Amino acid sequence: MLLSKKTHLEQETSTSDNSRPSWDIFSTVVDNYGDIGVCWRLARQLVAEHALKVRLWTDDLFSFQKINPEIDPRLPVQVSRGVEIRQWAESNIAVEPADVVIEAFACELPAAYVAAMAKSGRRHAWVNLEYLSAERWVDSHHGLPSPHPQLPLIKYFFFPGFSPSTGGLLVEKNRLEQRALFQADIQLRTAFWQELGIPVPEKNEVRISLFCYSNNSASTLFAAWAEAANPVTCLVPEGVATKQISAFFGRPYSGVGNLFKKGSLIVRVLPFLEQDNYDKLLWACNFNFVRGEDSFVRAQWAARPMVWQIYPQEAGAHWPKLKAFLDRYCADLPQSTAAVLTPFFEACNGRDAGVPDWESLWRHHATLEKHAQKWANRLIKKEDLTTKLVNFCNNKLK
Ligand code: TRH
Repeated sequence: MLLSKKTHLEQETSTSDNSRPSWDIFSTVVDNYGDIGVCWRLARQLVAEHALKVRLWTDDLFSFQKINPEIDPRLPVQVSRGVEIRQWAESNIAVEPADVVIEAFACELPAAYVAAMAKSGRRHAWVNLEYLSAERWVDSHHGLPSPHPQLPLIKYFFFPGFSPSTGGLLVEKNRLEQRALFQADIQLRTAFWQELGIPVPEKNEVRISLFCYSNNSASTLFAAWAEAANPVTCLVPEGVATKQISAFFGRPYSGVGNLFKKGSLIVRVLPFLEQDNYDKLLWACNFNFVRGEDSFVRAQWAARPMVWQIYPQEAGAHWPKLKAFLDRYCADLPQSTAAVLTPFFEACNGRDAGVPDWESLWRHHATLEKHAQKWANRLIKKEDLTTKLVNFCNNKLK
């Protein structure tokens, strides 16, 4: 097994173009899947659209495997989708540093690797890829340098964001066209549901994906959906809202394949999907509840109404970030819709013991749907994060 993967690795990496800069992306899994999720999308796009040679280092291949089933967590080195995947371990790190070095989310590079960069005698573009924020201060912080206190190296801060003076958002070429095709084609959607082993939606059914942190608002939502006039199917990835599901339906939760019914509501527990299939799930649902960073961005590209649960931070540091996004997202919404959407977002984030009012929100569904499409079409006009990052790093290598 190990041998065959190595042969595959040698074949894939030997075809890369040596005149282009090489890239190392370092990612630690703090908790959850967002850090590796973002890095995996970035790495794939660098290879597929920019023909770059990319190594992706991660300290948690098990989490990675959840969103990319090709990963074998026992292998220190393997290749997936043209990206060389390396387990971030002491024994594995003695390599020639790449030309471009991405330290994702301030994960802190191994000291030996940094020393090797300083000694290499070559120029390196060293970038800290930051978390996404819609806040205004990001505009003036994007691209700032941070010279190393001892070594002749400079690290730069690269901030994803919503305005043109930031690093932009991750999105693959033609992604929106693929999405539009999928959403317009009943056969593609039917095949997708069949692949997941889920019946196609009934007439008038509302299909909702729910990816959230542990949260009491889920129980309120289940109660509202159980009482809804239309059938509601809620698709929940395994391990999410488990307590709320078993408490609301009054029976134990055992995982993937579980099906719970009450009134108009059916909850189905799905396995974690491969990342591109998760995107399709967002495209296929009428409404998406998302969280963190990467699913939040993907829900925007899905152009469907969505609610975001932000990653909670100490001392409420996440509230200004939530507000900053809502200010942008609601700017072009009719006042009456914004006045319902804002408290709904806040309640789903557990603010001030608020309760999400689904019935009121659903009355604005048509407006929210149009808005989601406009929002995605407006965002896509800006340059994508990967292209901006490639240009930024190429400039630093000159
Ligand atoms: O998992 P998250 O809560 O990740 C969070 C955030 O990134 C947060 O900012 C960070 O500080 C914290 O991790 C450590 O939510 P997020 O960002 O949406 O990442 C989930 C990833 O998992 C995303 O890439 C989509 C992917 N995914 C699948 O591929 N298949 C699935 O079935 C699901 C539910 C998710």
